[in-house]
Amino acid sequence: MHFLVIQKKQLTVIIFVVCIVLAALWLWNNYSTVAPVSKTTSEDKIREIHMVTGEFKSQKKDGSEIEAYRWDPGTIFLNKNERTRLKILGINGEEHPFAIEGTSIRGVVKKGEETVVPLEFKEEGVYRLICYTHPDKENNGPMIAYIVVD
Ligand SMILES: [Cu+2]
Repeated sequence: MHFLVIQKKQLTVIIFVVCIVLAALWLWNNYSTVAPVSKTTSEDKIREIHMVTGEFKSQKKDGSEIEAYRWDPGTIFLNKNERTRLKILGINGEEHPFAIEGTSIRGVVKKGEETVVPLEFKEEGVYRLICYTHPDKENNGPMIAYIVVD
C-alpha cells in the first residue's frame, strides 16, 4: 500500500508539471513578442527597380547644341525567373515609346508620369530596352538600357 501512495503522489506531480508546461506553451503562442509581426505574401517577393529618363546637353564651339536622352540607370541586373517591377519615371523629354528586344513588351514613358513594367525572364541574356524616338546618336540617343538576366 505504501508503494501505491507514492505512485499517486508522483502522478499528481506529473499532472501538475504537464499543466504548467501547457500553460507556458499557450502563453508563448498567444503573447510571444518573438513571433513575426508580418506575414510574407507573394506580393512582397516582387522586387522594384526604379529608373528615370534623363538628358545630357552640351554646346559646341560653334554655338550649336548637342544632346542625348538616356535611361538611368543604364544597366540593371535581374535573376532568371525573378519577378520584378521596373518603374520608369519620365523626367527629361516629352515622350519615350519603348520596346524590350526579344520580348513582346512595349510601352511609353511620358514626362511627369511613372510607367510600370512587370518583368520576369525565363532565359538568361542581355535584353535591350530601346526608346524608338532616340535609338541612336542621329536621333539624340542612344537611349538604350541593358537588362542583364543571369
Ligand atoms: Cu527617348
